[in-house]
Amino acid sequence: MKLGLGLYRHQLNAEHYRFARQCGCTHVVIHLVDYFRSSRSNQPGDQPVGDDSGWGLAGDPDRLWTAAELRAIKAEINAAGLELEAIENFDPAHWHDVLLDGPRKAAQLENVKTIIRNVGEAGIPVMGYNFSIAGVAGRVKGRFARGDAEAVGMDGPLDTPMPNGMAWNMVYDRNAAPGCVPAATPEQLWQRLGDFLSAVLPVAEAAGVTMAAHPDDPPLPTIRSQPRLVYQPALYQKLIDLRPSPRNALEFCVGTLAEMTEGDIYEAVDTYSRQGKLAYVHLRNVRGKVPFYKETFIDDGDVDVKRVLRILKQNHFTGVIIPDHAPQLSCAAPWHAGMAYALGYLKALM
Ligand SMILES: [Mn+2]
Repeated sequence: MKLGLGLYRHQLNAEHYRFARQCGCTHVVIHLVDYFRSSRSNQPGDQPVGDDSGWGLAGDPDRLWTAAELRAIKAEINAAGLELEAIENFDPAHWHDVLLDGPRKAAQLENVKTIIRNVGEAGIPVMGYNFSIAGVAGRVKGRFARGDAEAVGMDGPLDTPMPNGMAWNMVYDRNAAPGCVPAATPEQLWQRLGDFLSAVLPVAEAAGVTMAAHPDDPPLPTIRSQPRLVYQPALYQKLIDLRPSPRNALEFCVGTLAEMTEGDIYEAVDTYSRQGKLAYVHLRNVRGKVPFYKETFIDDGDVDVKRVLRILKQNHFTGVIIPDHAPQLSCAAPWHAGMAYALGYLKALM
């Protein structure tokens, strides 16, 4: 097992790479989507949250991430003494109609294939994605964690419909016609995932890139009146079996799985790690289940993190583990201190 740190787009610089090294990380996972662009309610400094208007404006639909820019980022990370394990998430600007089954779907499936080829060409082994219409929406921030530390959680469901021009909790078209995105059925959503995997898996296999699926965060059957894909642990198996391939794998999020109403977190860790399906792991702790749960310090929630690591070790998991989120510590550098605390705890357990 290897220790890693997840970095947002605005954190991709030498200072944050040094910080990762100083915390004992050997790997990083990076976000290239700017979740904080033109948003009133979603501010950098912590994980993205935001209100009904979402995380802000998606990227440039005509600018795909090139192999050259990916190679340059990787070189900088390597120069800092770290490995670049994965890119986390596609930009809604590049694939909204793949999620929505919209008019640009065919062209956007080509976008996604091009990006995967570029990721492979740059020598990055994993591409994480979250196949979700509404995305990570409906969470709130508050002093929920130990010692009144600021953390994220859910305080009841969110089913106000999503406005046109929005996908994956970001705005891809500011000039969209008024009105709301019609609700898909769960069958339609799984059909869309099948179309996506059929298109990208052959490319991923050729490019040597593992596709890693994050479950729905928060894991409710619907958010903003749109169905969700993986909101119970067993649905991960449905995703794997939908298109069997060594490149069809999981961005295995322990916190999200623990928030689900069914199943047992240790059983889920065992089931999927035994199959060798964990591309990489998000490891954090949580108290409660959807739609009322709160993220906690890593040593302080419902999950016995030591037991999780023990199961991973028994099943010979050798991949990267990152704390995907952490409560903010009360000090001059709340995000850094929160991450350092989680990383130190994980490193000691490892
Ligand atoms: Mn996660």
